[in-house]
Amino acid sequence: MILTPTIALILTTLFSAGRYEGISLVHVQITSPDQITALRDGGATSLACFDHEGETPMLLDKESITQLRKLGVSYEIIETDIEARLRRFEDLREQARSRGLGGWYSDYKTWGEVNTKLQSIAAGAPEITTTFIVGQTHENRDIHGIRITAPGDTTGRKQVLFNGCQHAREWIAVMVPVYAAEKIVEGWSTDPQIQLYLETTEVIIVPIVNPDGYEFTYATNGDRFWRKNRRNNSGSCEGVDLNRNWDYEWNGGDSTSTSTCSDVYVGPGIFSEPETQAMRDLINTLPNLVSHIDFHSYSQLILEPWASSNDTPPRVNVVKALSSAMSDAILNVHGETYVAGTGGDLLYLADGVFPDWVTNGGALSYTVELRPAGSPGFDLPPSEIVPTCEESYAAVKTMLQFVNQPLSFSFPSGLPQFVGEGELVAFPMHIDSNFGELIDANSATLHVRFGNEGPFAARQIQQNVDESFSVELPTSHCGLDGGFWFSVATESGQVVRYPEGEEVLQVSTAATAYSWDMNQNPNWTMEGQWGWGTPTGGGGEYGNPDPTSGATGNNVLGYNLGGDYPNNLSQTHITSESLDLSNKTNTQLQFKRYLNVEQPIYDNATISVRAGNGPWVTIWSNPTTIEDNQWQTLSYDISSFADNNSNVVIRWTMGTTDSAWRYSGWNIDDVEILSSGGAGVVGDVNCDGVVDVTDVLAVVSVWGPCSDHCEQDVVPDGIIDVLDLLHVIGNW
Ligand code: 0X9
Ligand code: ZN
Repeated sequence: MILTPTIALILTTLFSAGRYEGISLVHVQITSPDQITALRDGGATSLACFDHEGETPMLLDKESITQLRKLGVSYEIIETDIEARLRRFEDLREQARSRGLGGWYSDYKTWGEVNTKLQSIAAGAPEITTTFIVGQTHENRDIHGIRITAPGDTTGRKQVLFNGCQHAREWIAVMVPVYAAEKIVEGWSTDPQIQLYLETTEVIIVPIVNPDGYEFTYATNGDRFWRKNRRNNSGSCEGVDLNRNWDYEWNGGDSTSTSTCSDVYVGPGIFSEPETQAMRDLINTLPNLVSHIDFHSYSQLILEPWASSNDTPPRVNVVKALSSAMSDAILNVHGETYVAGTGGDLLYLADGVFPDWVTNGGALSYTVELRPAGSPGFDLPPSEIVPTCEESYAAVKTMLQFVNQPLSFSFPSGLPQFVGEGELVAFPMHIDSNFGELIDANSATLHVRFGNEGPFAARQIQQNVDESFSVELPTSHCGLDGGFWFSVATESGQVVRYPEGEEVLQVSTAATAYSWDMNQNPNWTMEGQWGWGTPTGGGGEYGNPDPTSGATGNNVLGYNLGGDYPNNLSQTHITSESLDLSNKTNTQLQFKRYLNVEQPIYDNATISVRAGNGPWVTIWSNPTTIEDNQWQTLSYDISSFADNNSNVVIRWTMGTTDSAWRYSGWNIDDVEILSSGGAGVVGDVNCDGVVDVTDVLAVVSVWGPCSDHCEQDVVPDGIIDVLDLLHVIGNW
């Protein structure tokens, strides 16, 4: 369905007088890209961070809503009075100011206030700061910046750029770079890490790239939800989307428009805007720019390049190592999740954006979408300014750390949660050179121990022909949990450790509480077309057909082993037997999945757990359309419901489904319930609960090299020797 030009005409007249009087927040169900384009070209304000199909929050007047109804577009009115919402937000700001918690960061600040703040930050530490003017805007405002680096000769230092507020309404994206500037300057006298980074790195911060637009969001006759700059387009609509004006795939058609009324108007030409020109010219004076963050809001995402395509960016492993390190750092501060990935993976593509231009110039460049994850949106309550700044500063610091580190580690299939008793856990690792330094591949080492004390055994890690490394975590025994870390050296001899500092990665000893390989029918309760047997490769009206066998063996549990699930299906379950998980901790559900299902506004696939007589708790539901074309192993942490419970039941559900588009649905194999094996005793080779002479004898009896399955190898370095003996005796 395509919106006709009529709707565009009506929307053009929006928001003239009493801007948000009579305007509602409406969740519109967008089913084609043309619809959102038509709405945007008509001047409608989308409150989504992203153009995408599915539910999109938009600000619409009554006439436009009527028009939507006539066109058969589904929508839901969420809030009818946006003026009232904005008044409530202003009340929150006033309260926050009067409480004053967080000092300068207790409330959002205007362009003028931000400039004054930058000056005072600089004045507090003149030996390491310079403020400067990046350029001027259409309305002749100055774009202000600050440079921070240790005194002395700065030539050859790495340069890192942070900026905020290409988009006017994204107020939090102004506070975050100011906070970063203040913290880095403060760190020069209090934080040894920052002192180190500033010796090698010049940090450049521009909090407000779009001062005209930003001031317009504060102005009495302005617009709180203004996004673009304030170019006079000589017509009814002002502004260019600065984040569509850059010279990389400019006007390429992904989230772009040539209509001046659109919120994603690309401008009359590449770099047509003084603001993007100023930033471009600044960057052209930074010969050693190594990395960059363009702060936006909202959605809590770390978007990697490219924005404009699904192509793999240069140094993809390095790009991903840094984004996942930043995401971890953020999570550690207040427990907030910022998902790392590409725009294409996470939602949609966008052309002519700032980070793509920087990436094309050779630096590592990211869009960070700040809080909130969803609601309320751009009007993030002032009480969240400080926590958002704190977590973002962790990302900033991670970036500074990263650019000062020659190598990075990444784990394409993740890190293991469990080590089996008597088995090696193998997983791949990549070590990449961040800035071209060579790696001494022979120095790659795994350091591992079981139990919480004693030495780590060093084990060399094998490099494969494709230059990845194969890590093998040795077996544990007697239920001891393990810890491990990695080290590797550059050819020039600098040793890099993963994870940072003293941190140690943890693994529990897996005990398999239950497992079903599905070669036999587990005889669970099956409704509708749930069945056990060999899938036939049928179905696939949409998505992929079913597989033709299990992940292991022939048989699986599946919804309609012969083809697709039907339309208009109600929730239909397969329910496991009751599981006794008394005395089990750290319980995980693991299984192999081959699933095809349409996105959840239409069709649903879920997994839920019930403990005792409690409610069913959904632990997973399809977040998007899923089109598996191979088996994959998935693990879900069910410890918070299942641990220590004697009656736990798990079920997989197919449905509900809507009236069109059938997919092949669930196929499930190799279901396992894993839990921690429990506390063992270090040095207790024979697992009898005490360290005594029998353990010493056990070690002495198999003296010599032993590469795997050796419970006598107490310090698991692959050789049974005096180290092991000493460790046993030491734990007598
Ligand atoms: O659309 C944008 O410009 C950014 N989102 S926002 O809501 N803050 O406007 C995202 C730019 C990067 N986009 C992708 N990587 N797709
Ligand atoms: Zn933005």
